[in-house]
Amino acid sequence: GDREEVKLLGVWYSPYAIRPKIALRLKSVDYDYVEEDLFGSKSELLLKSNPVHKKVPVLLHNNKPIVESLNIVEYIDETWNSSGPSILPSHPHDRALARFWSDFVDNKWFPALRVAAITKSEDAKAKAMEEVEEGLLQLEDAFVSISKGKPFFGGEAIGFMDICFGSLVVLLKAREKFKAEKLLDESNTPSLCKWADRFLSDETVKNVVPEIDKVVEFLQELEVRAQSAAS
Ligand code: GSH
Repeated sequence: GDREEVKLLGVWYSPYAIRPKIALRLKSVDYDYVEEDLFGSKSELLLKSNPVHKKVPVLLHNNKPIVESLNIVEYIDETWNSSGPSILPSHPHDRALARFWSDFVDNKWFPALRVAAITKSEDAKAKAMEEVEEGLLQLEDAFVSISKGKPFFGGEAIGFMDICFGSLVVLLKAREKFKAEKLLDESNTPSLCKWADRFLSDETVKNVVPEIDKVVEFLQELEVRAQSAAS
């Protein structure tokens, strides 16, 4: 048949870019990876492929761009449906749950963590951290109910919600180390703690996610940049 051309535009530290990397690996799809420079200038290909948001990741399949990380993961699941495990659950209700919780993670929980990380106001920070912690408790309950005693949100193997939330756990762990604060706490979220370790030590994941220490260094650099920009 036709030779498939698969290209991924990303940056190594982006949790969003980790998502298609995990999905492509699960499906054993070979691809070219292009590292963008978001601090310098974005490539023409990125600007042309994602003119609305101008963000990574972008997947180019036979030159046709697909954007938004979770949308890309779904596309990969549907396009390479016969190779590798299914990423979204097969039952419509399970699929709906996976989509609901991944939307919660991206549009409610992570934005709160972002506010907590960047706001200068102590009040706003405290309020955002409360939201982050409450969200983690809700995710703990979601995990217990969705995984039904199995190792992952996706059951026996990594699925859609594991990819969505797990990619952000890399950043969460780095932040814990950087700020010496505990976010995933054994006593409040015991199942999520175990899930996170299981996720990070999974063979597929280990091969595509950056080392936590490298992300910690990156967060330090970001802080230095932010401070020199502010002064
Ligand atoms: N909702 C998007 C997704 O899921 O793909 C978020 C992607 C995103 O925020 N990407 C960041 C980016 O490309 C890198 S972590 N930022 C460049 C910019 O904002 O100009």
